[in-house]
Amino acid sequence: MKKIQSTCNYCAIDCNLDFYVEDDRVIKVVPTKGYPVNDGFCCIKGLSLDKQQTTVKPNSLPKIRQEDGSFNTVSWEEGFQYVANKLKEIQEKYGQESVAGISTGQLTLEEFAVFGHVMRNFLQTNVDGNTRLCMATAVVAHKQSYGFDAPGYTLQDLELSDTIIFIGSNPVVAHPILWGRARQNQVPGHKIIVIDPRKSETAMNADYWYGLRWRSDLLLLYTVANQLIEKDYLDHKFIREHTEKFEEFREFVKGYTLERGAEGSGLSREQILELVELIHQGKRVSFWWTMGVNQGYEAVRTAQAIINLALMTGNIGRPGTGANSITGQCNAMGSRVYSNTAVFYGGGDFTNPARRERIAQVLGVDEEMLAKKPTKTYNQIIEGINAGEIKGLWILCTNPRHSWVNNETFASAAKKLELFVVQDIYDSIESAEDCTVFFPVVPGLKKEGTYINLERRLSAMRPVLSRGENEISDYEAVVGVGKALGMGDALKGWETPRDCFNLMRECSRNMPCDITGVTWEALGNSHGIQWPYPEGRKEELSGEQRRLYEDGNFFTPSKKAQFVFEEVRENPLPRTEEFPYILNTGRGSVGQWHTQSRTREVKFVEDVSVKKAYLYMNAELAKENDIQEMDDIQVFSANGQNAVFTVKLTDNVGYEELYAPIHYIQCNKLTPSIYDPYSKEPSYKATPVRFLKVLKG
Ligand SMILES: Nc1nc2c(c(=O)[nH]1)N[C@H]1C(S)=C(S)[C@@H](COP(=O)(O)OP(=O)(O)OC[C@H]3O[C@@H](n4cnc5c(=O)[nH]c(N)nc54)[C@H](O)[C@@H]3O)O[C@H]1N2
Ligand SMILES: Nc1nc2c(c(=O)[nH]1)N[C@H]1C(S)=C(S)[C@@H](COP(=O)(O)OP(=O)(O)OC[C@H]3O[C@@H](n4cnc5c(=O)[nH]c(N)nc54)[C@H](O)[C@@H]3O)O[C@H]1N2
Ligand code: SF4
Ligand SMILES: [Mo]
Repeated sequence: MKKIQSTCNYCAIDCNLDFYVEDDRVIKVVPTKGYPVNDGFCCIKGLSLDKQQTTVKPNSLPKIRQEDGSFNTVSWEEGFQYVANKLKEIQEKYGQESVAGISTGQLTLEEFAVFGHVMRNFLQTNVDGNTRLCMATAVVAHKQSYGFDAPGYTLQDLELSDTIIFIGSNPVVAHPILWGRARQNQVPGHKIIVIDPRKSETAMNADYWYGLRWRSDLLLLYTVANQLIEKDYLDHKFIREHTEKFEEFREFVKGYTLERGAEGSGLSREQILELVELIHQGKRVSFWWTMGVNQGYEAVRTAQAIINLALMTGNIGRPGTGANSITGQCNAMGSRVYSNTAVFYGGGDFTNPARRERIAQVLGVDEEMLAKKPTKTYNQIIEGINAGEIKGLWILCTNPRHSWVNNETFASAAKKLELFVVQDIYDSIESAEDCTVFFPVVPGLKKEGTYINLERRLSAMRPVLSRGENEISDYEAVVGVGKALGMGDALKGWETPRDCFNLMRECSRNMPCDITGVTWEALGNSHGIQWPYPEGRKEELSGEQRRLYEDGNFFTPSKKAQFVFEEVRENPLPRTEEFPYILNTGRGSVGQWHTQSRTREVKFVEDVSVKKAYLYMNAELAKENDIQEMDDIQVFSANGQNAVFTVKLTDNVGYEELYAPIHYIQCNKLTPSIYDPYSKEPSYKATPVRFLKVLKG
């Protein structure tokens, strides 16, 4: 029996797992003991990675749609040539930016890097990722506040903190290993605090729950900041030495009185004051935020309001502290710096002459070939298709027909495309329904590459099973199209994922995320390596838990962190008499992953999962509307759409709120096309709706 250590490719924890293999079959999966992230534990999704049919599906060839609507199976070479010809033909006919791609945070670093090379560099067009739906807000917040997209924490901070505050974050369901780490905290008297309008599974297990009104976080956080200032609960030394614009911030938050905060957030003054005291009393306060913050119409400023609290109280860069953004997908962190979409490989702007020169040199191409500007954003790509400006789309490892906000806009876009390539491990996903080309690729258990987890830790994916006839990886599919496009020498040095990794290492040299000291070989069977890890500093960086900002230096030109703030905005889509309730959305259960393409195949998850779209309703609201558990309701959204959901009753969502898990396509039929102005991340979590009971029979 062989033992192969690899990385779980679901969530951003990146647990390492030991796969025991005999005769090319996985006999057992054991979470890697001693691995600093998950040390011998993992969740049901990681444990069932081997239970997907796709892992043993042989003979996978591409399919091309014929005029009569049926599919023709072709060889890979024909598939590559067909896509390459179509991409060129469309560009010639409609212009360079008439083709686009949508990438992901769930592939290996090398896979989206090569996709970025083919699409963004060679074809000079746009590729955004599903990370736009997820982490874009944190990215912009970090860049503006810290000078680089660099979350500074290490997971051990959960064990060292005496005051852990989760904001819009439900790790009991979404990041169980992270929650486990918080539970391992041995600091006497430590407290766990949750800020979430819903009494989430995490809130139920916390010491304090602040059930604020939806989308009132920014108001609450400014109110808390103002109270901390009024009471002089500040770290003056840290503010003076390591931050800028505090005086302006002090003036600004004066308008956020306790009264105003209480009225807008729905919390009592006592509750707000209690929260202020908790922050003040903590010696090591850590703030952790996820999608309840990132997915909103003033999300970047909300994330920065959390950062501001950490800065003004000196809770950053020390063990057990930080304003810590929790990432979602297994390689969201990799896509942020290595996908060539919003920034160059290794970070830096596309217009920065020094970066252009360096990247061109590493890749051995002319500077002219490099992408010249950040990509068009996801919403611009979908809008561009619907406006008839974009005619070709290639998506990989994401299922936007289901997950995109206001998803009927994706359905209409898909029908307008002349070329729609879907590259996935399943041809049954909703997004493949209207595709013109389907590229079937192998899943994670059959490929190799590099992942970066939420605490900046690189880890290795290594092939656990061998490939069947015609089975190819995402990397090979992208290179195949690149060759068919005639990229020639521009693909020199990109032959294998290992080659690509070496290019990316070089691109990162002297950047904050420098990984020049990491080698492909050293990553295998390792404890992972956190960035930065520059060449020649092995001794100094030997620690297995490293955090950034310990010296109080940030990545801005002045090395000081910035207080960034702005008045709270009017909700662009407020409740009305017609739409008096708010639809909140998020993860449903530990076993279910997003659009369920993968977890649906895990029998013991599927057996206990609800098959139809459902939502949670407050029991009192249900009673008033004569609705019982498992009744169906038709929900009408302010976006003009409606859908049917089965009702589950609960006291954990407020009277005016409904909560729908995202694992059903109906959920995003109802979400509106509203985005944060800076990050363009969709506002997924607060849609005004009304409902009617569906009469039986
Ligand atoms: N089992 C499972 N785990 C997953 C995933 C999965 O699909 N399934 N997906 C992964 C991914 S990609 C991601 S991004 C993460 C997401 O991880 P989380 O962000 O933790 O999960 P969500 O359920 O989307 O949202 C978290 C909470 O935000 C709350 N919220 C809604 N509106 C507001 C508000 O106005 N203010 C505040 N403070 N809170 C609000 C919701 O009630 C919810 O409890 O999970 C990852 N882990
Ligand atoms: N209403 C609402 N909507 C949301 C959210 C929310 O909180 N509320 N959350 C948003 C967030 S945070 C996220 S991250 C998105 C996620 O949205 P998506 O990325 O669309 O969801 P997934 O189901 O993870 O899609 C991944 C796809 O990749 C395929 N796949 C798996 N492995 C491989 C592989 O190795 N290669 C290839 N090519 N394909 C593979 C899977 O079969 C699946 O089709 O959803 C967003 N949508
Ligand atoms: S889904 Fe996340 S927590 Fe679960 S095993 Fe995979 S990496 Fe670990
Ligand atoms: Mo996500």
